[in-house]
Amino acid sequence: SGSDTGSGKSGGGDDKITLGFSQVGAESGWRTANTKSIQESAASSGIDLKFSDAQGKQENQIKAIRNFITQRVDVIAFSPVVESGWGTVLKEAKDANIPVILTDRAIDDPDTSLYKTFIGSDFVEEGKKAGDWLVKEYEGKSDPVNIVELQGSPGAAPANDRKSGFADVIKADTKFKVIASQTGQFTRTDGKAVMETFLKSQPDIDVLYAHNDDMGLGAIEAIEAAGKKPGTDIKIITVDAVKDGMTALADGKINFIVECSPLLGPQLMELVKKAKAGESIPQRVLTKETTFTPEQAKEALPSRKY
Ligand code: GYE
Repeated sequence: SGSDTGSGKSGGGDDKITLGFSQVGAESGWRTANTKSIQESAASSGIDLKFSDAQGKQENQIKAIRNFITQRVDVIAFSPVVESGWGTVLKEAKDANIPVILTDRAIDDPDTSLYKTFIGSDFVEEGKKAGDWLVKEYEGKSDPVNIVELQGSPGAAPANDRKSGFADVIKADTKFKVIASQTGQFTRTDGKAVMETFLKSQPDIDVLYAHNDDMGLGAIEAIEAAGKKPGTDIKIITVDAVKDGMTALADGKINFIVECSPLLGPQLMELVKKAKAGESIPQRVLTKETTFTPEQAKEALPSRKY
């Protein structure tokens, strides 16, 4: 053990790179597209992918990472379910000399030597873009704007950051009031259920800010069931821009979507090859993203891949 001859690995002794990847789960359309992107680009790059689904649980991810270490994969990549609590297991990977790549989501550990790089979006920036749209939309008006917020899964980087980026922008004007904010777990089911309770307890909701499309789509069902018109009676901002979200945007049921790209596979495989070869790679690889209005959604939809 500890040798780098590749003995004991699958692939018949050739020098195929083995990548262990621990995914969050299958909570959203974004996640499904992300998994597909990773699986397809591993296959087309000739990388042997060991894929593990954590079903939303950090303990499952820690187990998967330990398995990857035992199997002596060449590189470990994972999308952390939550931000905190990774120090111990990542130290184990480091001691085993297996490079780690954070994919999609960051961790809050100040020791950046625990991973080679972090590839993904800037979620604070996404929250700010959502807030910027709202500020523009209500420019020149002074009446209070009552906002309800559906947060992503508790402790996840995109939930924490999309909340804080948005809050940072809207705090400049006291007319914006977040009157209720709760997790919808990034899922349609919870987005719908929590929106139902918001609608019952809050008689006057002007805006819904949902941390992803799926929760927004669930909320739309709740709003329609309550006899209100999504996009008109209640303005809706979401993040992701998956096909179902873009369709609702084009239909006027969502008013604005901040894009977050799940197509990280090709760039990830490039980083995996470099990490395996011991080449230097940047500490942070940012994804390029835009925003969409209903008109822009109509234009983009026909060529949208996910
Ligand atoms: O926005 C959400 C998914 O980590 C960026 O996770 C990702 C988020 C994405 O469940 O839909």
